[in-house]
Amino acid sequence: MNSPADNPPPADAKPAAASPVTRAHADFRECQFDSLVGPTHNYAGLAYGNVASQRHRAQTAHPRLAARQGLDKMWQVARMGIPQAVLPPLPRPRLDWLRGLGFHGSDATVIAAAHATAPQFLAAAYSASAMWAANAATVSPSLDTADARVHLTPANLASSLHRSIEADQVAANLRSLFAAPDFHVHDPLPSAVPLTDEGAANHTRLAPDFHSPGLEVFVYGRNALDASQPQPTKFPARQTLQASQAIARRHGLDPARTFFVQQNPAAIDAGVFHNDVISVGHQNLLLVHQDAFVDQPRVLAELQDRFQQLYGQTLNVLQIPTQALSLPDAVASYLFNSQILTTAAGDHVLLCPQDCQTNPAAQAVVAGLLAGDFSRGQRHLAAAHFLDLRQSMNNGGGPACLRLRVLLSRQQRAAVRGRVWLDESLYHDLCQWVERTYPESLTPAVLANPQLALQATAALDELKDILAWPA
Ligand code: SUG
Repeated sequence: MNSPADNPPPADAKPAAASPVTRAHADFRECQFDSLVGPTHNYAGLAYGNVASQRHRAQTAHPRLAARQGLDKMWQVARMGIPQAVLPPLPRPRLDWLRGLGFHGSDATVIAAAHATAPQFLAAAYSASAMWAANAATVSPSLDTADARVHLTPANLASSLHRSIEADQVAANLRSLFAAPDFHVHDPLPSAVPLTDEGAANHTRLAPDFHSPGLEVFVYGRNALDASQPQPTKFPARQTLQASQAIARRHGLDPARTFFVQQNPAAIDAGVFHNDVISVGHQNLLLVHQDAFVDQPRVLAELQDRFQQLYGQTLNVLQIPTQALSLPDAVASYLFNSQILTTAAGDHVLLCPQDCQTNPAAQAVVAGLLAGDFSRGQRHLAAAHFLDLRQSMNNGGGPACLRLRVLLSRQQRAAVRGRVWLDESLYHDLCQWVERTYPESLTPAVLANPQLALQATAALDELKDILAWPA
């Protein structure tokens, strides 16, 4: 494990134990890190418990369009004055992994043999599922951690085969970007059934502003060491309490500011495979469905009390009742997977999937949120913007799934390596790259064609130059 002594800060860095006053002047901003959708984006129906992935199985995907939809979201965020960065797709197909499973010979032979005898493994090796950056890692900003570094734990994603093969590559990428002494990128948790971890999709941070230490709220699906606790009966609970606790320990979080909350098993069985499908927190706002958590009235009261004690301010809980939005409508519309962002002008805005316009119940809830209907007439959201993310949504990934939030000071932002901050020129270069190198359409049957592997590898080789990827 790194320690400040092993890895001294740069000469111009502030001391690790900066006083609250020094920290307050460090210009912390919430940065959005979105993964680019990879060139092998397809619908293989790999995610059990994710109803969209099941429903769109074997349909034709459009990788070029998918990548453009993701890029257009990033550019919209960047144009709001919010720091927006890009993470690269992971190299796919993962032939080294297939070789580890006993397939051998040339690349074409490995692909042909996997296609003939284990097509699900071939589909897993090709999956572009790393596009959902909310599952890349859990992040605790330096304001919250004992050693005043930013801590990142890449998710082991051990609940599903196709996602478990992201962890080591994501860890390597995060180590390349966050190599400075300001950061501590941990190993993923061990890949064991009691320690399954899905990253920031099950983690929310609440604070009155970007400069205060926050409350870190970990939402888990099951207690892996106590079978008497409630559990879903139909679909898997992907995050364990033990994984969340281990992350809080290794990040050096203050127990008085750390909460462990259990997801409602009925919500998981209705298709809420991650907590970010049913709640989203941002600064002093918590938008949450009535059926999100076990013992929800107690949980919300505790969060509100602690927030009031620590900050002398109200935590604004926008709780959406089941009669306004049923669980199936929450899952169909992905309303709670909207991003809440603070604009440069200081307003809170909602970035929603277009499905919130087409689903009548969700549309009414968004209108109600803007009117202050769920907060006794107080308006906490200034505007809602609707995005076409259909390609990602078909696999169960909305706006918030596509981004990892990383709260960084000015100095920490400057320490991120590579050309990853999205500006007009990078947006332009990435759009051209996608146009030039991505397949227009893809069905799972095409995964058997070794040409696709060559095309995907060539695309990622070019990207390294565009992003000035740190070796
Ligand atoms: O893990 N879908 C992803 C969607 C993840 C969404 N992320 C958040 N909620 N943060 C999943 O279920 C589908 C892949 C396929 O079916 O081919 C998939 O993995």
